[in-house]
Amino acid sequence: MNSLLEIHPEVKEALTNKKPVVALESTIISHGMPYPKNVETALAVEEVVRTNGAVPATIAIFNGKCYVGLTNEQLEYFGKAKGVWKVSLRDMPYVISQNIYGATTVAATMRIADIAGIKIFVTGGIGGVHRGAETSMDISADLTEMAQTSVAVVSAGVKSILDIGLTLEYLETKGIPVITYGQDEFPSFYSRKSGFTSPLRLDTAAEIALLLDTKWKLGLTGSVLIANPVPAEQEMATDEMELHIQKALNAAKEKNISGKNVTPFILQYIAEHTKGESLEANIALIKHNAKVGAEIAVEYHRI
Ligand code: PSU
Ligand code: MN
Repeated sequence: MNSLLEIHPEVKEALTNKKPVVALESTIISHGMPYPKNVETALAVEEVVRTNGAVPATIAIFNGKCYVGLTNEQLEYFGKAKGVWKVSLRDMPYVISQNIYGATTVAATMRIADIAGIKIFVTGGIGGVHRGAETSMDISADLTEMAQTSVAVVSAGVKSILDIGLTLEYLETKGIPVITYGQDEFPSFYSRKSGFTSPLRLDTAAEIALLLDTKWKLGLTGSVLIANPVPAEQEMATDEMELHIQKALNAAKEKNISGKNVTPFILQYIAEHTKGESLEANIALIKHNAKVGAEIAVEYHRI
């Protein structure tokens, strides 16, 4: 076992006895939602995973180790504390060797899940190719990580703060299958629509699990993106959302926000300016992803 891993006993027991485990990220808790909704949501998401037959493993970094599975107190800390580091791949060696509290992004969570032997990971939205990336070169390390690490990612698609078309092109270049669950159109986080047809569609968790097993048996390393559309009742109007996104992007430009701060800034701006409606959608879609992710994990372990 890797000496930099600290696996929670419940998760360890599940992994040892080949029971389904679902990895969860912590940046969404520390940087993606306000307190206390972030902690309530993180706990609720863990509960949804359990109810659907898998063991949740929320991943974060502290005490110089990668924790796989957090206690409720640890989870609360990440939701409440100020100044928690947003940790993507390039930050991991620094944050671990310096004993800093770090919340892991999709990329870092995937890597740690892989080291621990977890194959399914649930989140809200992944990072991608940003609008204007042709000049900013802002492309999330989530995508390069998905190209190489064999952990499936369940998300609600790609947020339209990103360039969805370019993100889909990048995923194609890197050989990452993109499956939308139950519909033809690729979803865009707050909306079930995006204007892009999904590269692939599957309608059951069992078929998705079989695809994962087939990919990895072929020696095709890397992730599969499973896009799970937000429940229709919580969907938000795309044109209204576009206005908020434009304003958020302009504000980021005016304030010279760059690098790792771009995504958290835009997310927070939108949450503040949509008066909580976007937050409710965010919470609903994550819980829905947790259900689907747990179902896929259960089916995968059946194979
Ligand atoms: N998108 C969301 N919510 C999030 C994130 C993205 O809708 O919380 C977080 C995730 O942790 C993701 C990270 O991995 O932001 C991507 O950051 P960047 O764009 O800096 O790679
Ligand atoms: Mn970036």
